[in-house]
Amino acid sequence: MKRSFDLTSSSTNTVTLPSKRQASLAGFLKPKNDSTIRSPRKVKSDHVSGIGKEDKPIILEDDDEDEVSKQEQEEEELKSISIIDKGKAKAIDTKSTDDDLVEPWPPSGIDHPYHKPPTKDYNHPIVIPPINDELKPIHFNLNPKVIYNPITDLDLVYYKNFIDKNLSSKKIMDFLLDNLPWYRVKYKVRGIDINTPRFTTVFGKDSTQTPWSGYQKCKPRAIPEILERLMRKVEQVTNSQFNFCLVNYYSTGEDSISYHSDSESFLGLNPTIASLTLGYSRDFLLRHVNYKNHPKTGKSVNTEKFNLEDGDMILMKGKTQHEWQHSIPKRSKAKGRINITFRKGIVKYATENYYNYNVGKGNLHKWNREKQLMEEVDSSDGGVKT
Ligand SMILES: O=C(O)CCC(=O)C(=O)O
Repeated sequence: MKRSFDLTSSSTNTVTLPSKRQASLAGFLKPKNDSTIRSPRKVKSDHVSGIGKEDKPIILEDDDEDEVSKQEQEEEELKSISIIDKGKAKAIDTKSTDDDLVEPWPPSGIDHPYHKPPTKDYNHPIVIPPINDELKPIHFNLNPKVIYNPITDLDLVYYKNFIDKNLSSKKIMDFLLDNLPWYRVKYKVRGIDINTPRFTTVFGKDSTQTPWSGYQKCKPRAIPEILERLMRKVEQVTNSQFNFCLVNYYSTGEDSISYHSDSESFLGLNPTIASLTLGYSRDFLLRHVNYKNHPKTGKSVNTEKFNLEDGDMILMKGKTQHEWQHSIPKRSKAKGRINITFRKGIVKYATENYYNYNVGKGNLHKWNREKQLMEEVDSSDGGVKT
């Protein structure tokens, strides 16, 4: 018997997969083809574009030694895959709020990687207000789509409209823009000046027992309540745990992030990273590290494009960070977008690194709602120490 699957990231026509389970996990969702995707070209600085060819369906050979019926086989597969996939399969009520978050948090008696800061506003350089009634409750939609390719190791879960775009996303975006301290970090790499082409900020601390006051190179900041509640909801629905929250603000289409992997050793092996979008949609590209010639197939691997919209969440897991790079390329017409990522840092250096590259040594910026722009504020309080 032959079955046809749409694997998301290979130009191979016929493949033999290690197991049927893996085969049928693949192709739950194929991102739309990008007619604007161009031929391969060298990547320079932050001006990055997609590379790829048309996706082709992959024909999988079923080995007939197995007598199990298709339905039984699918049930078996669902048992052995994650809770998320089971949730999708049952298609239960997809609406949710943050009202069902369990107290206390982090849960007592469990070794959670986020250790409570001494105070809720610990090391905040400006007042970040607690969540207000207008933001309550936060409305979510839980519609996970599994995107798994056992050949290229792309391992994602895509939640469209995770933060409800009609009920919650705009209020949260406005709150974060108005109240977070923002930075435009500058640093040197081998003598070359780098200007980060977006606004950034970071909260949280690694999972080591180092006390909050025990950092020489930075002053880790408590995760503000609104971000903490988002993080807790993401933990609940993805069955993951986090201790860092990084936030990017792309003010125009000129702001971007170039191809990179978040495969830093301070996140451990196969890190799970949840990435949320608020505001204007942006293209999110994923390119295999060996896109020209995949070692398993000897063929090129298509670049994947997702148009991440207001409220969407993409969970990157498994080997994705080791085998793939991702980017937000410049787009001339784009407007303001916030990206929030939740991660788990496991060594002290995670804290030093994240504050160095997302807070840095410069002055902070505050959003001027009237003028609709960021303004530099004369204070580097709380930044990375020299
Ligand atoms: O803005 C995004 O969606 C991606 C952000 C990202 O790649 C990062 O912060 O490492």
